[in-house]
Amino acid sequence: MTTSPITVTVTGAAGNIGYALLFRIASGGLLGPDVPVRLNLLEIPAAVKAAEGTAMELNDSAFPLLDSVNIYDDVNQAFEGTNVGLLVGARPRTKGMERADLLAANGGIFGPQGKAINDHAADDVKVLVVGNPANTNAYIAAASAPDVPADRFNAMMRLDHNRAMSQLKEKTGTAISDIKKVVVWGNHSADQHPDVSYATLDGKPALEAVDAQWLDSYFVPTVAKRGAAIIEARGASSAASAASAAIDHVYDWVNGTKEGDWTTAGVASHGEYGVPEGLIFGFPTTSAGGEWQIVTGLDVSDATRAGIERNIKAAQEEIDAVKELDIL
Ligand code: NAX
Repeated sequence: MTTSPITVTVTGAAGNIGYALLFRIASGGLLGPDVPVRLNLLEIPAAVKAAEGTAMELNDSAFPLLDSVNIYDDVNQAFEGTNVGLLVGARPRTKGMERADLLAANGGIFGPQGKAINDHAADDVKVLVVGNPANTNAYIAAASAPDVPADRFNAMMRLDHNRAMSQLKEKTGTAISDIKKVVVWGNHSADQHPDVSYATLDGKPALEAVDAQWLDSYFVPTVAKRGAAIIEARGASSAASAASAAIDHVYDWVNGTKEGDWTTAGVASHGEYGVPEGLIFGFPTTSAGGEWQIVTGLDVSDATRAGIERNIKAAQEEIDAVKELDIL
């Protein structure tokens, strides 16, 4: 076991995803079975008591890897020395809320959090934004942290990726471990473009096993609208699967992706596939040495091109709206 604990800050710690996430972090799922963690929980004052209850349960679980749990309602204290930041807490869209109001409310959360990360986090900080609209919130946080490389701010696309894997498994009976090179281009929104053009099932092209009709009329809408289907069935939004995806994302970022495969991560574009530089966008990515690499040089079909363009437009519209609100 390494001796000094890694500081992991989780915002929105008393929420639904937080409750599913914290126990997996504390048991070693996020960083590995030998890495002790110090958990910093950030909540709004009204939810601090609930976070204290969760902290009691974390301590009562007697996880050998859990060094300590600290609860804050001050953003600067919560990010002091942070190595991994999981930005989960966000302002949900309530009935009748305009997009501009939603963006303004979240800008008021992710701007200050980005600044606090800039000023207080460890030099090697890695940040995953889960709170929606995740891609734009990650962009706001990155823009508010000029001293932190933009590549350290990611948006979570892994749940969409995992949902795509699950649909392929259900359709073809292929084991998850034998499904490779799925990608979900773009944003964590209904605009996203799930793509199996490069995917293999048991080493064979996925496009030989599934037809275009199933892909267009079932697979793509099912993956893109899965969040709504979960709410319809459960009466609450995805929580444990979102937490699991956050664990997968950070684990792969820190420990590397598997040889011969890639995953989907929302990472800052450097212009790949025509995506404007700086947009935080779902790409096929591999990780090694704690850094993501976007997989380049793929042949992109017309449908994929159209999907990428649709997502660029949606992302830029949101960022333009944020700029108009003087958040950036
Ligand atoms: P909850 O409403 O259960 O929890 C959110 C928590 O955040 C609350 O405890 C609240 O007090 C806290 N919070 C609000 N503002 C805060 C601030 N400024 N600082 C610290 N904490 C703050 O939501 P939950 O179900 O946990 O979902 C959290 C976010 O994840 C939502 O924005 C949701 O839309 C988003 N999701 C993103 C997904 C993705 O794939 N990227 C999938 C799942 C989920 O929908």
